[in-house]
Amino acid sequence: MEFKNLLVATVDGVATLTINSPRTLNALNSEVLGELECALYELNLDDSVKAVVITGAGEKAFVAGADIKEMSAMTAYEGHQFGLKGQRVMLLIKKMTKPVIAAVNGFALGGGLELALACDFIYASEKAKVGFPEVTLGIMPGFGGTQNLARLIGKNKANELIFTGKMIDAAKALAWGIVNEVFPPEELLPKALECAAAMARVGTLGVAYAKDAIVSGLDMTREDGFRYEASLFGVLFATGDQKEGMGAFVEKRKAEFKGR
Ligand code: CO8
Repeated sequence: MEFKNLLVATVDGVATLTINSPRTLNALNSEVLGELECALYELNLDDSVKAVVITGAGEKAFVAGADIKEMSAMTAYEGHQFGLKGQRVMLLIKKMTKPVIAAVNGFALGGGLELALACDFIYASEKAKVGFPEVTLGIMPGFGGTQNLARLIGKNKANELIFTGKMIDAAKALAWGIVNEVFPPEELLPKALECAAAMARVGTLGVAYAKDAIVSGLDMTREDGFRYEASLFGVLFATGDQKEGMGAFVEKRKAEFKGR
């Protein structure tokens, strides 16, 4: 499928999804959010895609936020609908059965940081700057940022970032645990693709079920999470991937996973 604001390319099981409106620093308007929902839905259904990297076009930004010009004229009803539309994209990423890396190449602000936080983890360029400037606009994060950031780095650091609206650089984002690793700008995408390829090579069902256990478990008590993990673990023993992975180890050969 062709998109106006996105580039999607798949090589060896790894899809790169680039938000491609660099003139507005890849800001998320209703059209971009609609396209993101379609593209992610398709990538999730495509068995040839084993892992996804999301990044932004241009040198300056991953995504500089939701589109302020579009939001400035919204009614309360439209604001609510816009928030729900963005949240659908973020929840879709969490429910995808494949791992999704955010490669944050520049500004990731507001809805842009929310998009990155919805991904399974974040790699960042040394030039990255992240923050939640919403309060400086008289609003608050609305695409899941209050929930995802507080769960990721704890309430106090999340409070500081969200209540001040300040931006922090890549080094601080690394120290605070928002991003997993920081790279020189030219190395960011190759490193993200290399990591995605490593995840694409292993048993995709194992990755999919582990993602489900982690994402779902974060909203459960520890005991329920343990119980859910055990159920998924058991189900894997009914799959070809488990037979192949363990069989290959015993027979001292390379496993050929089929994802079923
Ligand atoms: N929305 C719309 N346009 C934007 C945005 C944005 N978020 N960010 C940048 N742009 C546009 C600029 O308007 C400018 O366009 P033009 O040339 O037509 O004026 C172009 O991109 C380039 O931007 P700048 O000239 O400003 O570039 P600078 O390098 O000077 O500054 C900054 C870069 C610091 C990133 C600056 O552009 C900026 O502060 N942008 C806004 C950042 C921001 O506040 N983001 C949060 C938005 S609110 C949000 O994301 C809410 C999410 C939840 C919504 C839930 C709804 C219910």
